Amino acid sequence: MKCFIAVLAVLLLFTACTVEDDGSGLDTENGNDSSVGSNDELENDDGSSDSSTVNDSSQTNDNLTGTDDEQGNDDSGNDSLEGVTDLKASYGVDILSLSWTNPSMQGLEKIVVVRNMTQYPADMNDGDTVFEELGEAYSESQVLTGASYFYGVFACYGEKGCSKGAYVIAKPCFAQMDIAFVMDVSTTMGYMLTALENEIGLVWDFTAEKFAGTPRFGLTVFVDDVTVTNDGNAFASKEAITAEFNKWGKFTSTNKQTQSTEGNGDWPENSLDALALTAKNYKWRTASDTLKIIILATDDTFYENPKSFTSGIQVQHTYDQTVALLVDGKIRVGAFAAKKGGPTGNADVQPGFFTQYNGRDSIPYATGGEVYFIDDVQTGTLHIYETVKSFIESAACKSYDEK
Ligand SMILES: [Ca+2]
Repeated sequence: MKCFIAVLAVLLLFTACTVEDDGSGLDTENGNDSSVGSNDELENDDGSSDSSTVNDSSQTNDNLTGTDDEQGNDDSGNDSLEGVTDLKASYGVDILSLSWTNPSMQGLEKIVVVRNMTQYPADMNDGDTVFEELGEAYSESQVLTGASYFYGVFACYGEKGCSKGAYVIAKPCFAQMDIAFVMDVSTTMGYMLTALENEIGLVWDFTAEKFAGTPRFGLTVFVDDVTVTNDGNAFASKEAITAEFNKWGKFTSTNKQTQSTEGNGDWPENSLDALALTAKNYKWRTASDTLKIIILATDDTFYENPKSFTSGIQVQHTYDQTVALLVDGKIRVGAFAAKKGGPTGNADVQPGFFTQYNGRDSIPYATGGEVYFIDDVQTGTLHIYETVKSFIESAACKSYDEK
């Protein structure tokens, strides 16, 4: 029985969020807005960074984090002074911007923005004053993806004092995700393809719920050769990607290459080119806005350039080139991999996945990913949906540099 490797690549799309405050200051009347922290879903199909705007003074990417934020009381402002309107926060991984419209009331001298990292500012002194001038925008870089930024914006009129605050929260997380499954479709991988066919719909539904826009799932298959399916495009629907897994699940019994009838006579499969070509040729969206994930599945080891398989197919990329492509693309790799393999079933096939490869970090480690024991999928103790879901959730609010 030949051993073939399949890799799933999951591309996560990054997220950016926009939240909006009605700016009227009315929310501060009793301090607490019952709609704050509600689980409004982000809805945006255009993939832009301003993926969601909701008329809720504090709503942001709560559907990813599940946090429930209460708006602070503000008894300090002057009811008779007009505050700012249309307060919005938009953010990607490394940027956070506020914008608002200044009141037309005469005597406006400056706008004060107060930031608090744990709660809405109770008043103008409850936090750091990060902006104090006559303007209608504020931004900061070096934001911490996953942290909560609470802002209060006050319009000040000199001796008359300042208005009640308008409030907004921003939690930099990825609002969109691109995921590519990179699957070894050699003969021993049939159970994995079947498991994916059965569970990919759950992953799709989870993604549709948690991220903006239509889920973007891609598929690369490999044996000794590599095929980036659908010309590197995401599949249009849950049904389409499910059917593709069904097709390649049946293919595993052929012991053939993905693009020819050439047999597969050796155990290593071409994980490196599959990862590299997916990094290059899958139609990823911009890394600054998109959580990018590959889910790889293989049950044996790989060769690197310039080595060739017994089929005569030569590997195109070295290990280092492959990792560099992934890291440069800010792609995280979650790998289902084996520990023992080869013709006797006793060869150590962990290097590059569970352990270092020739002194270099494993692919999951180097890319801020995760590694899972593929045998646990076969025995039923590890479920793909829960595993991938957990990986996505853990990565959604981290910048790539955090790994
Ligand atoms: Ca092979």
